[in-house]
Amino acid sequence: MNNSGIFYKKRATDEEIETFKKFLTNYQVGDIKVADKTQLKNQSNTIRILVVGDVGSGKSSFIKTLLRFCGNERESKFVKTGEGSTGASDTVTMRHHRLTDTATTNYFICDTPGFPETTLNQDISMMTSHVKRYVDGYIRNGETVSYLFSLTDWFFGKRYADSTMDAVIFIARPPLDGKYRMNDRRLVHLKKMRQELEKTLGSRPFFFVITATDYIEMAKEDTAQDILQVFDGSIFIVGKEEEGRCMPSVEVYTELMKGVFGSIEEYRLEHRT
Ligand SMILES: Nc1nc2c(ncn2[C@@H]2O[C@H](COP(=O)(O)OP(=O)(O)OP(=O)(O)O)[C@@H](O)[C@H]2O)c(=O)[nH]1
Ligand SMILES: [Mg+2]
Repeated sequence: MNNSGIFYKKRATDEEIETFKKFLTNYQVGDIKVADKTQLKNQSNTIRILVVGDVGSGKSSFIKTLLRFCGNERESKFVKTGEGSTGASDTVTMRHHRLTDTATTNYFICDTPGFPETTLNQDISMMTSHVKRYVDGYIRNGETVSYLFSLTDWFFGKRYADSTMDAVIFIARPPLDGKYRMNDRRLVHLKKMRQELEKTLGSRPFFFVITATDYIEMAKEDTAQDILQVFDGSIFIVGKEEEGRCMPSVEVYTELMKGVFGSIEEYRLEHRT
């Protein structure tokens, strides 16, 4: 994916939003990658996309903006975002949001509480196990989530067909400190997190997204370049609209969602669930 538009400054126009909305309303699973839809091993018309990330990374803000760009202002208003970092997650329950404002489509973006801050390897693999738990349908819409939950209890849990996830988006903030210098500890943490998630998820569609790109623009040129390079192949977005700074771009959001849908289609050519 090309990152030339990452320091985007314009506010989204109504036309751009209308175009994205139209795409979503007309979209059917298979449209992007599949010539003959009977080839799909999983022909469900429902898509659930899981959004995970560390506490306060910007998951809810990304979802709020995405829903607005999908033309679903009403649902967007529902999404609560954080006021600042208190260490605890502002989102405490699993929440499925339908992308479109009518029930003619079944595409959902699913918000989760943030992972508690950690740098321990052991904790990272613990968090990725929780992601697997989400993907496999152990956590239902509206359910309160605790990452303190012991994973051994997992095996006594129940899987729900209406709660499995088709793709995973990990949302990360750029690894910068208060002065917009590289924060090496955060950098290492994110690299490990990405590696560990790739390992856990296998062929399941997985997208590593750096949000709050407006912070990268505040960093020195070489620091900014380092981040763009380390996370090459990731998607860079902005979750919050703030006049005068980089703004969320409908084009980037559309490209991301088309990428997600396309990967899900490819996955469904090979997998039944
Ligand atoms: N500058 C800037 N701030 C952002 C951006 N996205 C989110 N924020 C801010 O970051 C803080 C946390 O955002 P949330 O969207 O609540 O983060 P979250 O990942 O949902 O947090 P939890 O649910 O608590 O884990 C809020 O103060 C947001 O306004 C962004 O793109 N740019
Ligand atoms: Mg949140």
